[in-house]
Amino acid sequence: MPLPAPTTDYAQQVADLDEYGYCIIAEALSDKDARALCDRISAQARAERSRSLDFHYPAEAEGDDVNQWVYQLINKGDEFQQLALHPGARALATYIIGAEHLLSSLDAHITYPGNKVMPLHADQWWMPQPVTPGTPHGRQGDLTRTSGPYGDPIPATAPIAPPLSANMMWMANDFTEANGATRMVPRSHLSGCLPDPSRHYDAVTIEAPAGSLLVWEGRTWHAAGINTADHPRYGVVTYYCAPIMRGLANLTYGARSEVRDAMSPGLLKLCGFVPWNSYGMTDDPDSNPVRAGDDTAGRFD
Ligand SMILES: O=C(O)CCC(=O)C(=O)O
Repeated sequence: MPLPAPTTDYAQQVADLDEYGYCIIAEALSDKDARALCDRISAQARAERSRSLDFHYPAEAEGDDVNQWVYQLINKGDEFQQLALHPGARALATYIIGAEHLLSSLDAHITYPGNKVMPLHADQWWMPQPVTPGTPHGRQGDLTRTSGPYGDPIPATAPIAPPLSANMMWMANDFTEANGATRMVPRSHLSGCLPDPSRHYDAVTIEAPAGSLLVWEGRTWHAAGINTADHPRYGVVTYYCAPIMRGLANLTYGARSEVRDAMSPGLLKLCGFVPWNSYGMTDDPDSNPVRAGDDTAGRFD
């Protein structure tokens, strides 16, 4: 099978996910919507920089303060919320994780010329390894981003863990090799291990036009590329996780109150305001949505 290319065919998208660990939805946004998204990210990023509210994720590459993350887009406009709710994205989150899934984070990642290389990683680095019955098991709470296990991006011969997260990159302008398009290691999702930071691995650069949506599952090795162009690369990352998990962003605490109050039932559920089999409740396991702590019973004497 040739490597995944942008496609509108759902059957091809899931076949690519199964085989390579990623796929590309073609024309997920119209040209007009992609342009509007690009303008919006750029305006928000500029405003955050001018107020010294901008973020540069240092774990990405030591000393790299070039790329900018615009975090918690849930609070920053309906156009961003609509990306998280997009039916094509949700269909693939459902395929990877299941019908019940949560938004884990919603952020923009802007790669600027002069950035440094982001190390390859898998988003679910926190997943304990399956073990043979009777042998010692890893402890999830002891895992760190550098716990490994490291290895080669080839299919494992022993059981591996399933994907518990799905990540998606909305391309607001054209993603090219030159402007730091996301890089993927095909089939690494079947390896059951993580990329060794001290080794080189071959990765493919996902070049696709503005409006495309790159989708990968939590086990696939990937990273942003180096921007050697004369313009930024604008992307929005919609990250989903299994309903039992803690999200990357704390959306229930972090959503601004006016944003939370305006959320549709579907968005409230996606952001974790509705318990899943009692998990995530604040008092009533069946509440929909949950009541804030101040609205629940406190101590009575
Ligand atoms: O910005 C990119 O191209 C990759 C982002 C990424 O690695 C991530 O969100 O885990």
